[in-house]
Amino acid sequence: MAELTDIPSDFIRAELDEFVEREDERAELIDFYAAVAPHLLEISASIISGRNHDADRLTLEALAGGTPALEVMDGGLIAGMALVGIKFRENFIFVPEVLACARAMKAGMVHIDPILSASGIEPLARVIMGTVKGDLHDIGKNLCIMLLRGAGFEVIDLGVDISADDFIGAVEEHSASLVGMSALLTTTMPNMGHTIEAFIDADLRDDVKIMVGGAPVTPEFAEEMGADAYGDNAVECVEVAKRLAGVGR
Ligand code: B12
Repeated sequence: MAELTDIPSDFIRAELDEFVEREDERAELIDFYAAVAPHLLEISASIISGRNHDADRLTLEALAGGTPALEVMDGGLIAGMALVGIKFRENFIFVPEVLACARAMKAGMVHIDPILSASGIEPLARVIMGTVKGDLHDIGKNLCIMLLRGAGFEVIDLGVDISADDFIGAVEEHSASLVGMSALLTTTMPNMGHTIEAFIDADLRDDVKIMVGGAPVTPEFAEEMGADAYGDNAVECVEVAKRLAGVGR
C-alpha cells in the first residue's frame, strides 16, 4: 500500500489531504496516484482546477513526448475527474466549478480523440450511442465513443437527453445493430428500461443488442431492465460491444 508522500505531485497530495475524507477512498486514490507519472498528474491538476488552456497544452506535450494516448487519458484526464467527483459529492465545489473542470477535460480529450479513433479499417458494426432522456452528462459516453471508434466501430453519437423515440429512430435510419445508453443520475437510470420497452413495443428488440453503462448503473440493474450487457468503463464498453457484435471476446 502506498503512502500519501509517494504521490509525485504537491497539488494532488494537498487535494487528497484536504478533500478526501473516507478512508477507503483515500487509500484507493493514494495507491492509484502514486503509480502515475508526474507529467500526467500535472494534467490531472489542470482538470481539477478547471484550467482548460493548461489541460490542452499539457495533453499535447505528453502526447508529443511519447506517452500513449490511453495512458494520458487514464492517468491524466480521468484521474483528474475522479477527485472532481468526490469534491462535488461532498459539496466542496458546485456546478459552475464542475463545468469548468468538464471544459478542461474536453480540452484534453480533443487531442486524444483522433488518435484513439483512427483505425482506418472496415467498421466492425454500427453503434448508436446516447445519454438517456433527462441526463446531460456526456464525458463518459464520449470516452466510450472514442475507444469504440478506435477499435473499429462506426459510432453515431446522438448526444445527451435522448428519448426512446430518438434511439429507435436512429436505429432505423442507420440500420444499426448495437445501441449503447449512458446514465449518470439515479433519476434517469429508469429511462434505460423505458427505452428497452419502447424497442419491444416497436417490434425491434430482436434486431438490436443493447448495452448500458454510467457510474450508478450496475450489472444487476442492467439485467433487471433487460439490457444485453453492462460495461463498467470505456475499455469494457469496447469488449462488450465486440462480444455483442460477435467479433471477438
Ligand atoms: C461532470 C459532472 C457534471 C457536469 C456534466 C458535464 C458533462 N458535459 O458531462 C455538470 C456540471 C453539467 C453536472 C450536472 C449535474 N449533476 Co453531475 N456530475 C459530474 C461528475 C462530477 C463527473 C461525471 C463524469 O464525467 N465522470 C467521469 C467519466 C469518465 O465517468 P463516467 O461518466 O462514469 O463514465 C465511465 C463509465 O461509467 C462508463 N460508461 C459511461 N457511459 C457508458 C455507456 C455504456 C454503454 C458503457 C458500456 C459504459 C459507459 O465508461 C465511462 C468511461 O470510463 C459526477 C460525479 C461522479 N463521480 O460520477 C457528478 C454526478 C453524476 N452529478 C450529479 C448531480 C446530482 C448532478 C446535477 C443534478 C447537479 C445539479 N444540482 O444540478 C446536474 C444534473 C444535470 C442533468 N440533468 O444531467 C450526481 C448524481 C447523483 C445521483 N446518484 O443521481 C453525481 C454522482 C455527483 C454527486 N452528487 O455525487 N454534473
